[in-house]
Formats: sequence, structure tokens, C-alpha cells
Amino acid sequence: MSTRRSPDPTLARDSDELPELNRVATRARRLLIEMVHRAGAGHLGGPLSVVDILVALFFGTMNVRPDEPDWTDRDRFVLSKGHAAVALYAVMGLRGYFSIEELETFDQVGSRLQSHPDATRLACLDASTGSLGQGFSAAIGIALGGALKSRTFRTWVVLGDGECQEGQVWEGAQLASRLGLGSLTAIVDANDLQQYGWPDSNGVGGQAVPVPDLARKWEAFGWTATQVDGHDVVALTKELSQPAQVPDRPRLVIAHTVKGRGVGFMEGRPEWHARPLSQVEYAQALADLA
Ligand SMILES: Cc1ncc(C[n+]2csc(CCOP(=O)(O)OP(=O)(O)O)c2C)c(N)n1
Repeated sequence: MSTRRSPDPTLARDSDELPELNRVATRARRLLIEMVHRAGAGHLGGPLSVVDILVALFFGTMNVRPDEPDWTDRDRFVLSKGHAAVALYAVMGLRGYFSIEELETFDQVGSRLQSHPDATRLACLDASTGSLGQGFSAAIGIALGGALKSRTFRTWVVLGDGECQEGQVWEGAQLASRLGLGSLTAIVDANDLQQYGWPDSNGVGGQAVPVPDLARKWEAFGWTATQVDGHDVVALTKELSQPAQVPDRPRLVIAHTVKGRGVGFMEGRPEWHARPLSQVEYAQALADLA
């Protein structure tokens, strides 16, 4: 099996062709459904919500060379909501980091593509993640290292909105602004759902959002904050490609998304956070993404 493959030449970065990226996103959604179905286990809702963000980053924004993943000036990327690894693998496979065929090994013993990102196996990852909150801290360390060495790369990190319940996120947010890490951009995949919905005050399910007013909260921690439709790849790419509003300030982009996006019976349904698909559900999901 070859380990790398050039990206589809029709998937250009040219701004006139950005709408083409919707096609890439749909393909990534189909691939991740196939991977989870083949493995008989895996996350679905969070991966489906984050796909457009990843496509905008890997195809439209980040300065990377998939054929040279160790290039020292590459932008760094950390998927802090590591349970969405299956979406990252689909997008990185389409971008040419490894072959599409390798996606078939997802979650198998010995595969480089484990259910959560493992940088010790897959060298083109910048961090291993899965324990919510920790990837964000790793990204801050990477950005700090770049700043201390006067390097020009940017560091990008994607968090879940449920992940923002982790205290570690707010310790990190405070530190990153104190350190003036202007090369750091965090994107929150704000799909308004956690693993089981949102806990209400009794902790038994309900809709009370536990971290309301995210933008103001991040601003209070010294970040600039903007908001964007997290399923509009063109708007995402434009927003992410903007120069920092304030130099020496880390930047937050809240991307509003729908959990399970693209598969009708999964959209907005927390029970599809992670669950195997029956044959009927599998066929319906692929039909929705035709
Ligand atoms: C520290 C930690 N606690 C709990 C979990 C289990 N867990 C995995 S995903 C998840 C829900 C995360 O919600 P969110 O960040 O909103 O992700 P999304 O809805 O986008 O999938 C939880 C609680 C974990 N991975 N890490």
C-alpha cells in the first residue's frame, strides 16, 4: 500500500474554485461514514459537524505540504476534539497525506489511523489527542515554541463547544493571551450538543447550555472572537484567512454547526454522537450524502 497520494487535481486552492470544496466536504462525509461502518464502531455526530471546518483549513487556509509533512515551516494543526479523528483522516486522505485506501484500516489493530489521533503512529499529526482539553494546551505549547524561536508558522486548534466545559481550556486561554500568542487560532465547533445533549441543572439531560456566551467569555480572557457559519466553506476560508485583528492576541473563531450535519436522521440528535450503523441506516446515510 502506498502511503501518500497526490490530491485530486480538481481540488484547487484558487479562490474562484472554493465552492468546489463543498464537493470535497461531501466526499469526506461519505468516507467517514464508510470507515465507521466498516469498523463497526466510532464517532459520527461530532465528525460530521467538523468536516467543513477541516476542509476550509486543509484545502483553503493552512500553509502545508502534504508530500513533505515534516517541512519545518508548515502550519501546525491540533484536533483537540480528538474523538472526531475519523473526519480528520478523511480530509487528510483527500488532501494527499496518505492514500485513500489506508482509510480502510481505520480503528484496526496496528493501523496508523486509530479511533483517536496518535502522533506516535501517524507522523503527519502534530499532537495525540482524545482527552478533552489537553490538545488545546499542546497547541499553546507549539505556538509558544514557534514564538520563542521566531518562526513564522501559524498554529491552528479545533475544540468542541462541550470541550469548553473543561477547566484546562480556560487555564490555557488565559495563558495564551498573557503570552501574546498572535500566531494561534482556535476554532470552536459550536454544534450546541455534547455527548448526551447538555446537562440541565439536575444533571439528567435537558437543553441548558453550560458555557453560554462563548464569544464574550473568550474576549474576557483576552482573545479576539468572531463568529461564522461553520458549514459555509467559503465563508470559513475567508474568515480563517483574515490577518489577525489585533497583533499579539490569540484569535478565536466560533463556527456554528449542526451535529450530524449531512445525514438527516443524525442532525441535532445526540444519540448519534458515537454508535454503529445498521445496514439500513448505512444505506440511508450514503443516500443523504449522494
Ligand atoms: C476529559 C474527557 N472527558 C470525557 C471524554 C468523553 N467524551 C468524548 S466526546 C465527549 C463530548 C464532547 O462534546 P463536544 O466537545 O461538544 O464534542 P462534539 O459534540 O463536537 O462531538 C465526551 C464527554 C473525553 N474524551 N475526555
